[in-house]
Amino acid sequence: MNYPQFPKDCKSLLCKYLTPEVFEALKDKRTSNGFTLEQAINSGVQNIDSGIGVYAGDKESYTVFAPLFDPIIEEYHGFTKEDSHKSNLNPDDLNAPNPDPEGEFILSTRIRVGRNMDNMPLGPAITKRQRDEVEARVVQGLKMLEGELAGNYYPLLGMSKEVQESLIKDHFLFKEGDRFLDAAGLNRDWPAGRGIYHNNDKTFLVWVNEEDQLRIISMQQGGDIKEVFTRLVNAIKSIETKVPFSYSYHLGYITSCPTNLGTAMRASVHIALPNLAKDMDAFEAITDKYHLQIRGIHGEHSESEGGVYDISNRRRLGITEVEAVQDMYDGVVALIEAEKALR
Ligand code: ADP
Ligand code: DAR
Repeated sequence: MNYPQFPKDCKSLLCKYLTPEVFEALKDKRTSNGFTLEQAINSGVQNIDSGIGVYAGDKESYTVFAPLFDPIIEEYHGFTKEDSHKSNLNPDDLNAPNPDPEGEFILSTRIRVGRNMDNMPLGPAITKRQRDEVEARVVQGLKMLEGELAGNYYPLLGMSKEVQESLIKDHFLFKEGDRFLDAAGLNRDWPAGRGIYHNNDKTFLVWVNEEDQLRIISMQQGGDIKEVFTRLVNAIKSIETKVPFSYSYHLGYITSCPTNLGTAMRASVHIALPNLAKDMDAFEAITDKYHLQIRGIHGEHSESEGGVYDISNRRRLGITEVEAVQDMYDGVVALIEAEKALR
């Protein structure tokens, strides 16, 4: 493998931190799953518009390729190799009365965590047999859930295009893997081993074998963020008694993309801010202040529609789950105040 020739305008953290020295030190290394540097960086090499550009093939990647992952993690999360992650999944510690009880602004709330099975490679390095085993193990655990979490699993293999497209349009199902995931090796054998579990109300869902092996999701209409978080915590605690999660004291919950490490949590609202949308400088001043990320309403790499935005916490590692949701909540309160002032 030769040192990749990045274009001058490449802005990814991969371009910034894969120096010739780091490349020489890592180019012949591989993890016990045979995962190589070339595989770890392929997404950022093929997609020079990446923000990050690297994916881990297993938990070991974060150690074997630490000279590349550590500075990327430090810059993205403000988290050094001496830091250790702390978790807090207690909804009582969240100060979040519904910020929009009249339903004037918030259309819906969704909080998700990524999880991967312990002692299994991550998506970029997993074999088809292993991925099918993950699907079987996870689904076996999900089918034991009771009460509000009881539901059914729907494999993507054999799902009609109409059902699939309807679930995606209604924001329940993941899109077919994008070019970033494709170049990371996360779409191999698609759609085998992938699927979605959900309860009847579609307020509790689990994606199986998309970017991570589990995406555990709680969502509902309106702005009762605390109720959504409480349902998610109950689900996480129920599932982890059946499926062992990959975790480290340093990095928290292990995920394929380093941006999701730690809590692996993204807490979001779909919120109508038509007036703020006319003044993106003011809008982004608030989202920067509260460590928020702005996405379009069909997920990552999509656009807003009709002044509705997906607003979520940007920080995931080095803060607890309660702090991640509090980040989003406090920012949403500030955005609503600013929107009201512009009326
Ligand atoms: P992730 O949150 O898993 O990183 P995306 O950002 O791609 O993934 O979003 C996945 C899906 O979840 C998309 O269809 C998106 O529209 C939907 N979604 C995200 N946040 C909300 C929300 N607050 N309300 C309704 N749907 C949401
Ligand atoms: N394409 C990757 C995405 C990074 C964060 N989003 C994830 N993991 N879905 C990039 O480097 O831009």
